Amino acid sequence: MRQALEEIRTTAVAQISTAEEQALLEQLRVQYLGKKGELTAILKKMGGLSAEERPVVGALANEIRGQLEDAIQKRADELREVLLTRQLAEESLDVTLPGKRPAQGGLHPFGKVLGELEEIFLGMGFDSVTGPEIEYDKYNFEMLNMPKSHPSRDTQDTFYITENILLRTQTSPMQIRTMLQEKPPIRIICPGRVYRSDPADATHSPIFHQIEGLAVDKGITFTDLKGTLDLFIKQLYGPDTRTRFRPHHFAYTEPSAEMDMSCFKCGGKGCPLCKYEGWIEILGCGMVHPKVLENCDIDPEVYSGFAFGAGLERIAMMRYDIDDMRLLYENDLRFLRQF
Ligand code: 2NM
Repeated sequence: MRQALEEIRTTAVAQISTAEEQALLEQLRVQYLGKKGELTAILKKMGGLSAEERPVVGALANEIRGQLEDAIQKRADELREVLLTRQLAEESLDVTLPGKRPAQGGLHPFGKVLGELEEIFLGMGFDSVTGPEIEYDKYNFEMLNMPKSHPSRDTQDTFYITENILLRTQTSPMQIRTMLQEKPPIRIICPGRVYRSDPADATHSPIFHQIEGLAVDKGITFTDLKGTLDLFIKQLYGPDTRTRFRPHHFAYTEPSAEMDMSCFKCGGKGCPLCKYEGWIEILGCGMVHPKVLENCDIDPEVYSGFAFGAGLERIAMMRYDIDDMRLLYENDLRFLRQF
């Protein structure tokens, strides 16, 4: 019986000390020390021993039990240590490596130009307001003095959602909304996306961007219009830039004009950019038509106003020497990173 115990001690200690897994250790514990284990089986047979032998064998069995328990505990500690070391090695970070800088976004040329324009007009006391791109025919055409039969509608053909709801062709509906809601003095600019059913080419897009402006108060004259827009262009393109106004026609302004600026490339001498004219067309403008004021419940006998509208694409293209409008919409990073 002693020999059997000694054999258990030798094999068990050897197996325990070389066990490579926690699960195997557990298995060995059951195999030797469990209720149905080998050591327990021997202890159960002690009844057949003599009175002298019994305490000796009992003590030996207890000693072996203690030794095996210690061995299992020790091996378990070792395994945990090995596992931790391996894990730490695998997860180690070299904090001295150079970091990966996250890619930083930038403003689209539209955003940059818009920011400049807003800053200029906010400086002159205008608010910047935005509104819906899906509009009522009433706000986009009807109240701007363009009834259903009006020929101006042909040049602003757009996309209809229903007979009376459409994609706005300009941001003026926002100015109508503002005049309906607020009473003069009104000074606003309305930047935003507008739509026309034009095919895309180097200078046209069915979706483009406009910035319109409106000032309504007592005693506003064409002089205010000229002074404001001249100052605006001088701030945008430099103090030497000159402006001129040519008569034009819009249904919603009377009188109406188009404004040119002296060519920012040649200063007015004539060059390919201005097609040797020395002038570049930059925006449309005029005094708000009395009927439009009336439509918005503003008495044209008391109040008057001026308005203007410019294409953001045109301004951005001139500002950054972009020769094809489509570049502004394609989101090609090789193009966008230049700004
Ligand atoms: C332009 C040109 C001239 C304009 C007029 C109005 C309103 F609502 F006050 F009648 N908003 N915008 C206007 C005037 C727009 O764009 C070329």
